[in-house]
Amino acid sequence: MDLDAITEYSALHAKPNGLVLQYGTAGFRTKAEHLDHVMFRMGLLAVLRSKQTKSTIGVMVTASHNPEEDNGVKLVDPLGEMLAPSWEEHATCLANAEEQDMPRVLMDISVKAAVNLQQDAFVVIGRDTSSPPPSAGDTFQDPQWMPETMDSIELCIYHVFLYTPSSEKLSQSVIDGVTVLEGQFHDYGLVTTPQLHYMVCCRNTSGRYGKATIEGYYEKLSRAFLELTNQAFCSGDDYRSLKVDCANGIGALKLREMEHYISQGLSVQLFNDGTKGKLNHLCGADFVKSHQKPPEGMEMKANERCCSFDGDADRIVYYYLDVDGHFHLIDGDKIATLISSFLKELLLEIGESLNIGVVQTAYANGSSTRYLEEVMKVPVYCTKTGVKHLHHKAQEFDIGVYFEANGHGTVLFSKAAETKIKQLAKESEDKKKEAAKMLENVIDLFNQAAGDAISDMLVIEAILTRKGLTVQQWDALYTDLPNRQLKVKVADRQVISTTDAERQVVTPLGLQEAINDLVKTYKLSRAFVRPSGTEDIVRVYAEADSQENADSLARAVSLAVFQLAGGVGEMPQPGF
Ligand code: 16G
Ligand code: MG
Repeated sequence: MDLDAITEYSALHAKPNGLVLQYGTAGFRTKAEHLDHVMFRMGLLAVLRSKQTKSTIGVMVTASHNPEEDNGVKLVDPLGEMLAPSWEEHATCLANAEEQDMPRVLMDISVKAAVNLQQDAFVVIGRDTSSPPPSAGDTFQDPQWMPETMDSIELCIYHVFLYTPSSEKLSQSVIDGVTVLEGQFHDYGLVTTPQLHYMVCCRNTSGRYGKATIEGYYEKLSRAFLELTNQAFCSGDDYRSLKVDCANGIGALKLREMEHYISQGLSVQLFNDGTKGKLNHLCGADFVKSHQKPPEGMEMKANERCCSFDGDADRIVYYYLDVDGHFHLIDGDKIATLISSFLKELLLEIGESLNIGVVQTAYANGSSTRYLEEVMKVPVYCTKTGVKHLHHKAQEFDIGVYFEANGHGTVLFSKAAETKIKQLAKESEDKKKEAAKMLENVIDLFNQAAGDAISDMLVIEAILTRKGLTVQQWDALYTDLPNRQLKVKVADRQVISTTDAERQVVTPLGLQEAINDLVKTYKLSRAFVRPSGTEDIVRVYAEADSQENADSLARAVSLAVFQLAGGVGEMPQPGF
């Protein structure tokens, strides 16, 4: 390790004094202007991780569903999964080391993790564009010579010569980190987060998972999708078109690229494609799920099937307006239900006793859990919030279906299940063969490296087409219990600790008892609180038999949090 070179380069990506960041649920995320040193250092760390695992490691520069001034970075482990927890700690230490201590901290990590520094390293990098180009009429403070507003010619000049999205500069800082430690790299440029996970997985399985190119990704998914939908019984126009809100993010660009690969089976109409609006602003999966209303900028007619991606296209939710103009959200829970019922039917046809499990978090609507367990007879498990926890649990099954209510999710197939299915697709006959072949295509269509809005969308579309289900029929599988989510500001959210997959509070003492007492006063009710992993707040969730009751329970629990966990600012009011 050339410590002098590292010190010298690091000074070009100097850490602002005193800035402390945490590798959270999904990497580092904060204002883009505070991230340069973090990017450089994650380039360094990715090289160490690559040497240690003797594998390609991914670095994704993304703000996910955050506002466009933000950006972020996360590392992708060898099989396309999230970074191992022990390395999350290394990442936090390295990002927070003051400038003069950084080389020593880097050395410490390599010793602690027993990294062989002589080993080669390879890192792949991706980014999604975080700040869209300015539009005519925008005002500018930054470049001093810039006129206050620009006409379109000036705007073009600005685009060509000056405009660099924050993610491009930030990924250059990652590359600086990789090269100073003499790692090799490949820069995929603009990709969705799940596409980068896919690339990492392909590269570390010698292409068995797929070709590690963007075309390879489109070809693999579209082939499986078209085979699944080809002989579909229902092929009316209703099944062939879908409106997609792309959150003004990378999903629009990638779906446009993919459009012609899938056009025989599905025509997509894109909204919030980044030509005007701001990233994740009043649109996208996060907005639609948390506000339970349609995104701005989408024209919806009654009973039309619509969906929203988040900014980096790793989440998806569906929805529609009924004839009375009422909005119906179909979230991750209902997506998991549709997918598991389809998979269960296929398993029945192939007659194999492969086990299937559904993994949810405490946010899963009580009706979905009840439906899965009692009607579909599928075992359901609950983990802490955050994809890595669900992913980990889902690996325990032959077929592990995992979805967060917010639309993050995918399905994992064990090696044994995959081999069995492939064998049946070759050897068996008639209906059994057909079902096995279908399962083979389902395996290819899911991005098993990470939840992926594009891949999930194609799976859902294929299932709806095959089963001849309308969006209303899908929605009618069960009725969500009314629910409410609130946020409470406290002085230190870490005073709240939880157990039982975040469904029970351990500290502060007395809070869980208070929640229990409140829950008892409502019917079909449930409530829990947890410190957010991405914002400086405590989240409150409540559900009950009516919206009014869910609202009032959520308020009462918020008040208990405020009083027992050191609330700051305005006190939540009881009632709604
Ligand atoms: C991150 C997680 C998501 C989780 C959310 C919770 C990944 C890729 N993303 O976005 O799974 O639902 O955080 O946020 O793991 P919260 O802790 O602020 O509620
Ligand atoms: Mg995301």
